[in-house]
Amino acid sequence: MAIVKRYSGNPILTPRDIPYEVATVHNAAVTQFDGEYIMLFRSHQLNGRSILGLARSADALNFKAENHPFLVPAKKGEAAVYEEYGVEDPRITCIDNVYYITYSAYSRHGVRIGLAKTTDWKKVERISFITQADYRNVVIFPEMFNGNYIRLDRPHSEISPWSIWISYSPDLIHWGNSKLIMKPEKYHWDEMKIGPGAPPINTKAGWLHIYHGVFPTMDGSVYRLGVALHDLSDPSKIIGVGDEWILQPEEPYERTGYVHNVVFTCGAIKLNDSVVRIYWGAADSVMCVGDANIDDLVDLCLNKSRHPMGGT
Ligand code: BMA
Repeated sequence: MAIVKRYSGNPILTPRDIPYEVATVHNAAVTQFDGEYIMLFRSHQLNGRSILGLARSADALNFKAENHPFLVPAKKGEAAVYEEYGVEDPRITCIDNVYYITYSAYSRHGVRIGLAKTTDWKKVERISFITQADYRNVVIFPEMFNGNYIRLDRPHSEISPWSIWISYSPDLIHWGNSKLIMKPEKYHWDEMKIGPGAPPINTKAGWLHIYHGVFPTMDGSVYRLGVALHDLSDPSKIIGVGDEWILQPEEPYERTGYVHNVVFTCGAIKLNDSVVRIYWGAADSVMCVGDANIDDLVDLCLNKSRHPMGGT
């Protein structure tokens, strides 16, 4: 039995649904605002560089894109320097009614993470860049812990496989006390690299973190999703990591597209105490959605687990 049940109407958003010209619609963050669902999606433009667009939905399944992009590379100031090659893969975290957006900012200087905020999903304000190069996949927890914000991040690494770290901040801008908490496992579906996916979801058993893992093959890399469970009061403690993936490219729109064999998440929503709705970009081309039972994900982390640091 598939642990993530795909929605029968997949894909739910494609380039044809976007009122301006784009080549792809993928890797979207999703949140709830004012009685509706907001999807902030990445699109390649026809020059191969990415922008972020916004779509709205009443039911978390049928999304309608706005007429204009939401966040495009800045034209002036410091942001223009670091967003020259595009903005990608957003994540959204809501804390005290402020929606914080982390996104990858690409430029000739590498990739770093930008932090922006909005309170109305009409205006967006850049706050700061919160990493140097080369970082991707920064997800912020939706609450504070003893006066600190906490994020999971993924620095670039060539010495050891790309891994997941945790960092702390009193103000969302200055981050430190970084610590490695989770590594790929050798000869395993995530052996090449792992990265934070959706901002963690609060459950009775712990914080559920849906992440991506990559396996190299003769036919290129395969991107899949997995799940880890973090301690509720100290997320640096990982209670368990599911040994098996929870989603892999299987449907035609996941297996072929702009980049083949990719499922990649930037957002999930807790629909109620028992169901989490996961959104994923398929083949870097279209957006898809599916539901999983929280108990099944927790059970995988607790009862079919592998060591968080690999090497079992
Ligand atoms: C990663 C990122 C993602 C992308 C994935 C598959 O390195 O660039 O944005 O979805 O590759 O192409």
